[in-house]
Amino acid sequence: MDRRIEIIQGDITTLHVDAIVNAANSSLLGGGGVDGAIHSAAGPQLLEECRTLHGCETGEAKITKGYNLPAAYVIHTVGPIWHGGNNNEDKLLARCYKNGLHLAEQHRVTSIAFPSISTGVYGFPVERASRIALLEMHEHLQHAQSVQKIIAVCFSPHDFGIYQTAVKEFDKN
Ligand code: AR6
Repeated sequence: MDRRIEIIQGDITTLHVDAIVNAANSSLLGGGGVDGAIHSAAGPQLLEECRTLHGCETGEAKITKGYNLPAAYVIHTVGPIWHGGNNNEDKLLARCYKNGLHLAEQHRVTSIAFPSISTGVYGFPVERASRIALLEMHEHLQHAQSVQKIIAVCFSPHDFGIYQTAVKEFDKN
């Protein structure tokens, strides 16, 4: 695994990185989980800017400022809702990471943190999601221009363990 990828356990809203990624819904008008935490930490101006974006398709990403967050930017992406795994979920989840990292490059972001997209309310199994996330992060770093650090933020110790196992598996192959 590329050494520029770091797995941590914690709250993404506290991180001093250039950009944090939000696991949003297609309205981009807020919600629960990490989305709710990011909006409450960023303050009401984040919602105001989100209103001007007119939503976001699954797998796509849009960027805003970070307002009261330590991060300069929030990259909002919409993960797939898990419907059993045969409905393009893997590819759509991979697109969230690809498009988020592409937007980060366009804004000269050097450090970026991702939550475990789709694995909360949207029900994507975290083992499977962690492999997709790490692969996309690793692949991006092979041709990255400005991104030098990618942090995978696990909210629970349980998810942190799963991500660490995925890293070990990755290193074996
Ligand atoms: N920092 C890091 N990770 C967090 C935080 C936090 N502060 N809070 C939660 N997580 P979810 P989804 C983890 O449900 O599955 C929202 O309502 C959480 O433990 O936030 O993509 C949106 O508006 C889990 O591991 O996102 C959408 O409607 C991960 O973040 C819907 O949920 C993602 O869980 C999106 O569902």
